[in-house]
Amino acid sequence: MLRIAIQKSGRLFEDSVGLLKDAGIRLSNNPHRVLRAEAANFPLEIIFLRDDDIPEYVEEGVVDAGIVGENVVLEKRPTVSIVERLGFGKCRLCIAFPKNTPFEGYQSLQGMRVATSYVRILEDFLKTNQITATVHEISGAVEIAPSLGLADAIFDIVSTGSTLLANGLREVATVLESEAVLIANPGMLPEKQEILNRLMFRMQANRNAKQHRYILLNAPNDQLDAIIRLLPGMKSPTVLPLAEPGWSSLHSVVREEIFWDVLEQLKMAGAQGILVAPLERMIL
Ligand code: PRT
Ligand code: ZN
Repeated sequence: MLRIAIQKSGRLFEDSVGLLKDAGIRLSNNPHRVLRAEAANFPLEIIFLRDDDIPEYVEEGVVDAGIVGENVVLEKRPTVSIVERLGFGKCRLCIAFPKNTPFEGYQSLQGMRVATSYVRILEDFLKTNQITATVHEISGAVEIAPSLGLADAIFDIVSTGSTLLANGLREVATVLESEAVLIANPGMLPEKQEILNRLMFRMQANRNAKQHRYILLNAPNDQLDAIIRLLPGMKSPTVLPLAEPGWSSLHSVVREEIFWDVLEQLKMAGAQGILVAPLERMIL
């Protein structure tokens, strides 16, 4: 049985549960009400914790793995391995100034009082840039520190930036980009590692599917070479003859981020009747 910790409630909860569900894992209890749940169809126990506690629980082996913001891992620096970046919970750790305080590069921070919950990351940043500033540790609502006269600037998590704006602050520098990560205890038993590998295989199949589209089209045979070059697919595309002589049907996959560009080029190369469909799972 593998034990995994996820956030009990908060910004990472829905996506973490969704990730397990998409991996075909059915939870036996209602995850909104319990502190632990066992999967009905996979050797997995889920423990619901505050995100701040997850790195330490994984480090100590109380749980084998966990899903937490990379920002928390980089601040707490537990001895754990980051085994997968999960693509949700995206945010950035930024320096923000009151809107009327001038910013002329990092040196503007010199001598300032900076409020943050991320003391270690901030101190490293200040050291790297040879800035002397006073760091004030605050555990929450960092954004109000400047207006209370407690600090001259802040260092905090930003996603849309609307909280900064509402507090009369503006983002002046991004120090770190973060997203949710899967962390694991590096010393876990081989049988647990085996279960984690199975879980990661499923997550990978889902992510690959999301990053690709299935594409189906008709092409005149004399254009097939050009079209195949545009659609290399996983190994190579499938080509089948159409009932109409001189024409073929071609099946392939295409990466989501280049999909629209490829579509235009396919049309120009003579492809017709192009169909595009989402994929459910994809194993490379
Ligand atoms: O109760 P628990 O301790 O588990 O939760 P928490 O309150 O400490 O954490 P939570 O749920 O707020 O965030 C969990 C993780 O989500 C963080 O560690 C980040 O990795 C990630 N994340 C993504 C964020 C944000 N986006 C975010 N916007 N964490 C916090 N915020 C804050 C931000 O600091 C600001 O105060 O949300 C506010 C709104 O942000 P804007 O920029 O959209 O206005
Ligand atoms: Zn927290």
